Amino acid sequence: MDMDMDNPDSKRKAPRRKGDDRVILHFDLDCFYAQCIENANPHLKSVPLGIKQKSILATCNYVARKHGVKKLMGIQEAKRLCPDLVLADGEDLSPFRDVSKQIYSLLKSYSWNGRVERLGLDEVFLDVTDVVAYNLGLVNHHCLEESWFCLSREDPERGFAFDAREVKGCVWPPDFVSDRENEGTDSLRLRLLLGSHLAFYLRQQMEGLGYTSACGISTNKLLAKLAGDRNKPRNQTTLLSSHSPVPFLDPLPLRKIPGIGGKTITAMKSLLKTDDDDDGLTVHNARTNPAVSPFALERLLAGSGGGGEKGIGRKVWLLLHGIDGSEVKPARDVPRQIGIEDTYRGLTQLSQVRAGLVQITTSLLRRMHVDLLDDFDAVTPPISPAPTSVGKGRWLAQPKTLRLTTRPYHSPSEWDKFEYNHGRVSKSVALPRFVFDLNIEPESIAERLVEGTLMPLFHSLNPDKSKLCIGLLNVCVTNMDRAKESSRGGDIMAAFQRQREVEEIRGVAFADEPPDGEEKAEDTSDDTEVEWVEEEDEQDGVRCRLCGCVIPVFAVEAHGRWHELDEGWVEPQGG
Ligand code: DCP
Ligand code: MG
Ligand code: MG
Repeated sequence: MDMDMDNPDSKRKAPRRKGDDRVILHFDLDCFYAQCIENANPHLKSVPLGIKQKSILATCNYVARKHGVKKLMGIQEAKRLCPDLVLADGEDLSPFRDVSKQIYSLLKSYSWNGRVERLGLDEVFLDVTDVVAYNLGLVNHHCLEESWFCLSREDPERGFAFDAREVKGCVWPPDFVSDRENEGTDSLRLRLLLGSHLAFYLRQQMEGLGYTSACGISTNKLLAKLAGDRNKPRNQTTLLSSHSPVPFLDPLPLRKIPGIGGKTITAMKSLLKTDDDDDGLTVHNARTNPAVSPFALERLLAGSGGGGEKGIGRKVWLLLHGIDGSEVKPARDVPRQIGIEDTYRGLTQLSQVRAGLVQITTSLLRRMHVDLLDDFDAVTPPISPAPTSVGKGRWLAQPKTLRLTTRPYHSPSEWDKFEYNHGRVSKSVALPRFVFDLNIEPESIAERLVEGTLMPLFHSLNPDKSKLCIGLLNVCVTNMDRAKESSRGGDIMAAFQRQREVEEIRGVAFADEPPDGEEKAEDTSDDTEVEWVEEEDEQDGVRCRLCGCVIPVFAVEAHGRWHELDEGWVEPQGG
């Protein structure tokens, strides 16, 4: 292991680059909610459109952006800048989730290694190292302009023609000059070039479903995500820095670096003794300041001082240098858990709690239909609104446990005093079987579940009715029971494929952050201790004593959380 972190004297040593034998694509759909609404109402494509959640715009289309309207802007301000702005309601996330699943399924169908990871609703990472390596072997260096990209090892005719002389789309640095004569056949440039053509092809497939996107192509997740941000919308950028990504990262505001959050920035400002606003503080400022080292960052951010997890200093230090060894997580056919939550300004009446629970539970049931029924894709065209009727299909998995979590309301003036999870309490029970009855409307099931199960749970979590002031309700289903392959009538190859996916998931854990906009669920009942052993021969990771996996350094904290939390997908309700 690199011992930088433990030795303050070695602080200026350049960190070792890792993982640059990979080709990673990061897709981010353009103005996602707006595109969903536009596809359902094509006449809105040419007008400035804002998607409203409570008093702000969750997003707006690019016609509105030309008028200066921005994401997360207040409605009043947006209307002032663009009086013709058309507003559409974005409180119900179901249609966006459905499209998100369609896009994810499409991209997943092109993956060979199953490493396809969602981030929030509109972003997907793909590790295409294997597809690119295969195609590298097919490149005819004497006739690059008439190349063929093969999408299937079994069927050589499945693929597309492309010109391998040039990278597709934008490149960074823009003035990159390749020394093709000397680069050899297995050059980083050629692999990224192949990745760029695959990215373009996949973006075209998404456009076939009605959705434009931006894509970044690079050697790790961090760089791919940041590269894609360079040229938006409907474009792609390949980061061709074959030497160092530092010049690419240096001018960026620190807050743009995924994995460096508000707390880290505040702490960093104190270390740098700067009053720069968040936009003024760049990666360069932080990286080159003599006070910044892995050791100093660890002292600042980890343990009792910073409240961060062990290793955070080194992680941040490596991110500043563009190094991110975290893996693209393998795709799952079903999530580990599904949860929906909403926040309130203090519910004081039981009738309000009941109404909140019915609303959340109805959304949760719809979500279960999307994520857990096997032919949901087939019954829902990509751009239609969410089905409000009864679901169809067979259950791929049925959760066995229902969990309710509540938290008291804290006014904004108190936020500094409390951790996000402060005051959360949870209780779990067996999930009643009637929720899987596809002949009953989700609304009716929700009413029954709230009355018979969730309200009693609520009472046992909050026995003192006189002090009721609820700030958060979260309903979650977990403990998935997978359907037996034979009873699902799937063909034998599909069964093997699913089994392989399951084994991959069991064998390897790559959790880092929960996806954007998705909260990690707190499990107050089970605190698993995770111990990490650093092994001399494990250059790129540490071995977890619980499951024996070697985990990349970046994923260590997250892997711990994964054991602790039985990682899953919990999404906040709209707004
Ligand atoms: N979203 C939200 N609240 C946030 C951030 C995002 O509701 N704080 C929603 C609205 C967006 C969607 O998530 O449509 C995707 O987020 P992006 O940041 O990718 O924004 P867009 O896709 O809308 O725009 P862009 O073209 O910049 O990617
Ligand atoms: Mg987007
Ligand atoms: Mg996004």
